[in-house]
Amino acid sequence: DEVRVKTALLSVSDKTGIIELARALHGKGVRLVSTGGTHKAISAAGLPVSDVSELTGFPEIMDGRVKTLHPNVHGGLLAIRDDQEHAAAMSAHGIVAIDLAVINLYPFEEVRAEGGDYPTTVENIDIGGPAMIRASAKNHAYVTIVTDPADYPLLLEEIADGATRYAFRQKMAAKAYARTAAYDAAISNWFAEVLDVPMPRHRVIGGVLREEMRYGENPHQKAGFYITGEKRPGVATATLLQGKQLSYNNINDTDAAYELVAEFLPEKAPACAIIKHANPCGVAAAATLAEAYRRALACDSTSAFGGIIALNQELDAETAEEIVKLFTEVIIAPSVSDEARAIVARKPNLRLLAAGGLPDPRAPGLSAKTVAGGMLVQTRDHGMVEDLELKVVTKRAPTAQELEDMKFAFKVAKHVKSNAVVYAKDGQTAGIGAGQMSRVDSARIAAIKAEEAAKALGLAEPLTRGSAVASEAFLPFADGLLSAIAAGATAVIQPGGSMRDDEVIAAANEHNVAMVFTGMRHFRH
Ligand code: 93A
Repeated sequence: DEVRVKTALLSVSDKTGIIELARALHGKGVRLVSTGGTHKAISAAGLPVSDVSELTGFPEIMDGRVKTLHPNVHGGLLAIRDDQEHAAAMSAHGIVAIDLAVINLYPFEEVRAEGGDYPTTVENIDIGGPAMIRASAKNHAYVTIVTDPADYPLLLEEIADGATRYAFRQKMAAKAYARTAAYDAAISNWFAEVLDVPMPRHRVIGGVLREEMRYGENPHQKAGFYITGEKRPGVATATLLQGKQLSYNNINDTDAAYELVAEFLPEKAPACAIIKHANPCGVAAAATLAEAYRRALACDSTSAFGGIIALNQELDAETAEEIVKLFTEVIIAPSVSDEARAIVARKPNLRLLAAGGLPDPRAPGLSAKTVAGGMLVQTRDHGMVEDLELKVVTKRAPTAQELEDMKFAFKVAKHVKSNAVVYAKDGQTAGIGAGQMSRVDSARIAAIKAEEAAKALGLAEPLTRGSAVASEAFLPFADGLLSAIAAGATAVIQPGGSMRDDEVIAAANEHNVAMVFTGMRHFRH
């Protein structure tokens, strides 16, 4: 299964490490053939290399659109070396066997991510490169294909004796097809975006492995973190300033935390969200970031232990001092001041992430999850309460403060697993009920949480007294409302649209409660 490498074709857009590789191959007596730019780079380094046009007897034409798309190249890559007929065709047409192909593609993904204009993006669709990669990979019985500069050391190790072995070629072929598949996925997703076809006939979600985690949601599950290239500030693109590698659950929770806190515009007020098991256990907006943190923590300081903290503005020293008092897993913020960084450094295990910015909650995007034999894909829930026409359905209209609290509660409820019931007062959550099969239970749990918080804080009464309550989906019966009223809520925000809306409205009127309908629900499972 050993194949001696006599001729190598090098054609790379990313020229990282190519000279060193070319030099090492040349040292092994390998004949080098290259395309325009790669040829220029290698010969500038003083290495002998022939141009692919010498192989084809045909010049590069059409601005390089046609340079390697020629039978002499593809014949050299695809020929079955020990097939008589193939060998005869090779000698009849002067085709030289190519044993090694080192190819990486036009940077389509980068150009797309950087928001290149339409013609530039199209021009960066590589045709010849993927064709050669796929041809080489198909013929891995004889040909070695390398598509990633990170694999050059591996290649050099393999061909130390001047040959490659089958197992290596097979492994590299598998990588090669994953590369071209991801490349075409990026192209097709770009078209879907440009043409505004969110659900195309074929959907490939491509990504590059950023890191393999030690395990998944549980220690017996394997896991990897794949970067899709979407330029959305968040856990995938953030810089880890300190702390251990993030676990699978850390990444999931950090994402939930940051997406939630980003709903609170930093120019309006500093805000903080604390997440446990992908659900918020406290959210607050206040005059200062430290105050927002203290208030978010006050909602459920027991659950916040070992939680994930997300901030909508730069982490400052005062807030950092508060945060390090408690055991926290992760902090994510758009940026971190030098002082704050020094304070967090006292807890070396605490993971600190600087995201560089906040994601736009209104930006389009997709979310996906797998089911047995399939995949569910949907557009991101980018509905925002500020954009909705709120309809007052009760005799009493909400006060200005109630309205603020309602919107705050509804915003948080969007990020709570259904059934979600959220009480809020004065820009902070008073109680959160998450993930119950019955909405009444969620309302009760939220009220119990609020009572516990009041006890912990030494308050005379829970913050739910005089609060606004949000339900992320309609209240199907009056019972959920009554339970919220019992907890002290005076204002209710919910989508509306139940068959029994009249009953629910009547119950609200009976207790002089103000209620608004949003007309939009925010299920989250
Ligand atoms: O424009 S292409 O689709 N047509 C081709 O025939 C072709 N052959 C190689 N692009 C083609 N390539 C790509 O050119 C390679 O995949 C590589 O990314 C790049 C290397 O070009 P250069 O050596 O001129 O920098």
